[in-house]
Amino acid sequence: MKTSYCASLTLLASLLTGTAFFAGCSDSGSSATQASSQNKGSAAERTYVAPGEKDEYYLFYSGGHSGQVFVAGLPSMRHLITIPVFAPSPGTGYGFDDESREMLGDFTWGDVHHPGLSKTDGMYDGRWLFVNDNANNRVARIDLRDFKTKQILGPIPNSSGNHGSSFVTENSEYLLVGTRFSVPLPMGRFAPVEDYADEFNGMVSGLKVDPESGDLSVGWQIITPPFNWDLGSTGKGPSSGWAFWTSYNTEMAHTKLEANASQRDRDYAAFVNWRAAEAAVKDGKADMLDGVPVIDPAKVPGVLYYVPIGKSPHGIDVDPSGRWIAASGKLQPTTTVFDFEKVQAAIDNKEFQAEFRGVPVLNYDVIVEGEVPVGLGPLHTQYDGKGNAYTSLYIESAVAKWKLPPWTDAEKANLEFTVLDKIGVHYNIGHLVIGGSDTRAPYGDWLVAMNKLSKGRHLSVGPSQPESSQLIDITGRKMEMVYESFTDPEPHFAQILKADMIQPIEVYPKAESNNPNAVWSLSDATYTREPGKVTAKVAAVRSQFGPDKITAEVGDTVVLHITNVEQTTDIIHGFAISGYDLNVIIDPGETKSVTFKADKVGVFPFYCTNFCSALHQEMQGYLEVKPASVTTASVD
Ligand code: RUQ
Ligand code: CUA
Repeated sequence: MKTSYCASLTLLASLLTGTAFFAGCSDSGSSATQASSQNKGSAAERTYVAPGEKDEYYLFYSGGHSGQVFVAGLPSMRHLITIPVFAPSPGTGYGFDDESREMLGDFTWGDVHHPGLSKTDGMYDGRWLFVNDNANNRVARIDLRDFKTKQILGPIPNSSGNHGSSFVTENSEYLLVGTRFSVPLPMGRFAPVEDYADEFNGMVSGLKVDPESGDLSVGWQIITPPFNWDLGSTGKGPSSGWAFWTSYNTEMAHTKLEANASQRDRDYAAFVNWRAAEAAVKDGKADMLDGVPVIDPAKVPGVLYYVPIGKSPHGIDVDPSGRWIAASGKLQPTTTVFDFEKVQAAIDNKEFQAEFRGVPVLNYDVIVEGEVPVGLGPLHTQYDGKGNAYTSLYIESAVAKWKLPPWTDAEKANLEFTVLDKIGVHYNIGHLVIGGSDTRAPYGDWLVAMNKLSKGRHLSVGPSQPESSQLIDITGRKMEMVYESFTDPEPHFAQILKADMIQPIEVYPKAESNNPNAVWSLSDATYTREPGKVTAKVAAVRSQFGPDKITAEVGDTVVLHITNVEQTTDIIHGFAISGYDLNVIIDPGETKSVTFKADKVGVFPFYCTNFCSALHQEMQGYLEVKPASVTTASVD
């Protein structure tokens, strides 16, 4: 049965696209997976960015369990930089200086899934990129002025498994977060896993974004049954003020989820009126739990509704108009389209089919617009702003292009007519991204397929295979594959931003420096020792450090404030101490501090790690650590 379905899909897709089609069910590595030669020239032209020229778009990939964010250019797909977020990075010195070390706290990694760009009036405003950490319940803010991580918030209270974020509201009022896992609350309380359904809870959180600084703080939370909240998105237009999450475990299974969380034909999605939640908190309708106002949705009607979605759904995506919401069930070959206007009417008319723990379940039949037969294993949907939707098909290893409502009567009678095109990807796609899909006006020209498996479509690199991303031109009636690239593990989702939206700085202007420990010339560099502590204000300038000898006694705390005095693009200095496991990187005009214990006697060379000048190799000095002198009482 499976084979014949795949075979017929293959045939159908071949007919539709006029090209060879590679479903996940075939494991083809044949030459037919290469672009046909007549397409190669035109594809190369569309993706070629000549030396000295620049890409039109930024592609911000989540780095998955690398804990980082990858930045590439589009359409070249060239990797530009990796922005360290949740894990140290010696290449940028992140996680070595005092400030970034404090942000990371005791964690050494994170699991970044969903980057979200800040928005104003439902459009990207180029200010910040937010990312989630599925592993340790955190979110982070990257400033697009300098592409640096400025804040890590978390662990978020009362939460376990921050997979369902970062979803940014229309005017960046909130980052909305749903928990993947559920645990007994308050955190740290024990209850046996067997009591999962009664003792465990999930949470939806509104993290407030300061409109000036972008600073994140925990605003409020809504306590939920232990449903395993999955992907989400935020509303706009008619659905303004709302947010949506799927869940894959309405069964509330706590063991063998693969089977036990796949029992029901439909799981409940959460439709959250976040403006109502905000108002309820203001009206004192929340109870404090671990310092956060927590709303019980059974006691505050109107903040939460459940919506049945088949079957074990994953992605849920709001279209640019804000009216259509597409949700895909991993275990059924359709994407369900809801009409938010009907959702609103159903709420007004109390068209509920059931209630779960005091929360109404909306009547599926009155809010659904249709179930579009997109194909096998549908996950996520993106929009081109021209009335089309694109759904990733994990099992089929393909992207389906289909037409959004309003549909003609003929289309309504047979929704297969709304499926316009299908293209094979290699292999097993997870997310896909179209620039601006979550805004009012998508760019609608490129689609990037983020595939989970690359299966040797590259020079062999041994068993640790890279991830594959494929670039698809969606400007024509038919989708066209034009390029592919490979990355470290592992992009989940991405955001695309038009490059001319932002003008990042390339040096930190000296005039803006308000660091009291900055020194701007070798003659201002200082070095002092009091008992137990050495403090140095170090100037780094092509091609020397001042001072270039720092003397401590064993046991001293050493505090170095290092200023890169350069005001020239790309003149970056490093400061590494041999044998002290330490490498600080200082960008032009930046001052970084590092504190460590001089716990080994000896002479330890320090040197600049970033090639900065013809005499870069000469940019070095010595840390002398003397044995303790008998007279120094305070050495500990
Ligand atoms: S998930 S492959 Cu972590 Cu975004 Cu859908
Ligand atoms: Cu400074 Cu190399």
